Amino acid sequence: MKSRVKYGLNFLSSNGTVNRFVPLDATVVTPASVSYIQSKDLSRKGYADMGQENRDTRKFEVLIIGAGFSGVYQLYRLRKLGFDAKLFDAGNDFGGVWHWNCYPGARVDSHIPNYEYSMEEVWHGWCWTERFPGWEELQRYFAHVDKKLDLRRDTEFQKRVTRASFNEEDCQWRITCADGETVKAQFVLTCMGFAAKPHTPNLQGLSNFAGATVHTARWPKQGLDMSGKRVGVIGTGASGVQVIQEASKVAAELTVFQRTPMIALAMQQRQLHEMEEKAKKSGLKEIFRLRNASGGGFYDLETDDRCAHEVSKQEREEVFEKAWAKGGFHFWTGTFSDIITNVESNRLAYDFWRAKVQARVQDPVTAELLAPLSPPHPFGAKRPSLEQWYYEVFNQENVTLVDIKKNPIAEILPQGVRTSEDIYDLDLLILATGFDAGTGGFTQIDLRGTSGRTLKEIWQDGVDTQLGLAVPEFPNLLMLYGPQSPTAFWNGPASAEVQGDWVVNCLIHLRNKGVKRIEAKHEAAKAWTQHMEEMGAKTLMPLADSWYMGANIPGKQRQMLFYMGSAAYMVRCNESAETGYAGFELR
Ligand code: N01
Repeated sequence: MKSRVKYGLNFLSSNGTVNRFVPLDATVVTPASVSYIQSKDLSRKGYADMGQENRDTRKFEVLIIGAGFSGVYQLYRLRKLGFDAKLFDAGNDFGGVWHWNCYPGARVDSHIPNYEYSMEEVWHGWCWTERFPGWEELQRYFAHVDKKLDLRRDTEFQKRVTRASFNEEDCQWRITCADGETVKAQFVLTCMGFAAKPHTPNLQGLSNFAGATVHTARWPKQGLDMSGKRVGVIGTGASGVQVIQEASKVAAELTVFQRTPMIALAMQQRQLHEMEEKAKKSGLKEIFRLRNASGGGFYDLETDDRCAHEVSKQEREEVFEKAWAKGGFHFWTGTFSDIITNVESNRLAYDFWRAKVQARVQDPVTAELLAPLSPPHPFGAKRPSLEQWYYEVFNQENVTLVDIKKNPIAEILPQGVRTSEDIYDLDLLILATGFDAGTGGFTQIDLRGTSGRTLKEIWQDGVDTQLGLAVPEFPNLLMLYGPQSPTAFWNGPASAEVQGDWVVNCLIHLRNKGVKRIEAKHEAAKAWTQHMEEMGAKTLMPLADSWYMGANIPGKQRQMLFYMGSAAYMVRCNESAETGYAGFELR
């Protein structure tokens, strides 16, 4: 028999822990369960009062934060191994970055089949329609994964973690969400991705703008019509390039405010057909094995060991052309091995790219702004974006490119943007201004370790972690796809599985050995930071003001935030595990 309850309830498991939030007016099973819930005084009011700890405080062995690729993989693996794991996410569905980034044109820049889970139960019965899928297809993919892996029963949405502190006495984290609930967990796994905190620049007068202002990473779920509007886009990173391409098709006028030209590479998008996708299945196991063992999470990115500046012009052009034709990141990391370490070779790659772009833009002044003779930074030291018709956009009558390096934005007026030289009237202002990458997701939480200091305070002068996995003073908190791991240089699903397996094996080890607490050692974390700086200094990466260096956020400590090379990284992680988790204290 079914009963109807009039208020929101928490669905209880047989041991009395709350499993799932049941929305208002939901139908729950049997009067017995209802009276049990009522006897626990977990009505909506009671639930809201759970900010304080009481006997009904929910307790988990592992709390996973973030329902993107890493978080989903952790839930999938840990549950199978008998861990009591729960997944919280601030949004209202699976997808992580693909849940939030639903602006027109948002699509992945890692080509299929690199960008998907390797589990057979997931790829079986799934066919992609595009080589670089868009956010709609990626959201459908996550719905498919949810269905196949039955994730929802242990996942709670609209659970934005705002506070977390570690209690030495019971060796448990207290995690508080924006809805007021506090839960306990022995382990916390942060799977928040590198782009959890959008960056909105401090533009004078921004709140005075009379039209609509939107950050690409907070695009309204119901959509936002750009057709017939005077649209302005600030920012020409990956988000900017993608939204600019779409806006150019429908906006009455499009004004692009460019501070630094994007070195955008040809995507070479194409449709994938069902027959072709099905035929590929037999080879997928090997593809995923190669992908997960590779140095960046791609099974098919090959590098020529020669130096670009040492081969003949003809040989070099052949390698460049071949990579260009393959599209995607092939031209970034799939040409010569010294492109990102040698200034001369790097310049040759830039010049090849520049010639490609110049040939596509009709107005020479605009072409020079988009692809200047002198590189704005070493090629590839800032993340290249992938484009389809980006450069043709600037041949259109309805599009204006404004160089805000020369002609900076002075203020935002109610009617639009005022630069030092002009006023641009707008109906819609799009901020494609990026993220407080790597660390922002952590520092926006009041996250306190054993000293009582917040992670924000501790990281003010720079990030120190042991292998990008754990932070001293923050026991039992393990980071996936976080700072000081390869993250930005690692294809997301590959990282979710490879780094994810390391974390799962670590938790198994702790359980088997009866270890209650794991904490990164200070000296190990300092040494890792030092190693990262040394590795970074061998490349051209530090020469660009990129989010890789934390340089896109005013006041943020400049440092190499991501490790270059996931295969070398995993060797280090595995060495630590094999030597009893060197660099960590276990007790
Ligand atoms: O952000 P960005 P993004 N005034 O930081 C400009 C991933 N991603 O969201 O270069 C004026 O790259 C800034 O100018 P400058 C991907 O890894 C992937 O585009 O600092 N302009 C820059 O042009 C990517 O790398 C996809 O001079 C200001 C732009 O805003 C990462 O996310 C899609 C400004 C920010 O570019 C971030 O990309 C989208 C100011 N005050 C994102 N502040 C895929 O394709 C900033 N800018 C999978």
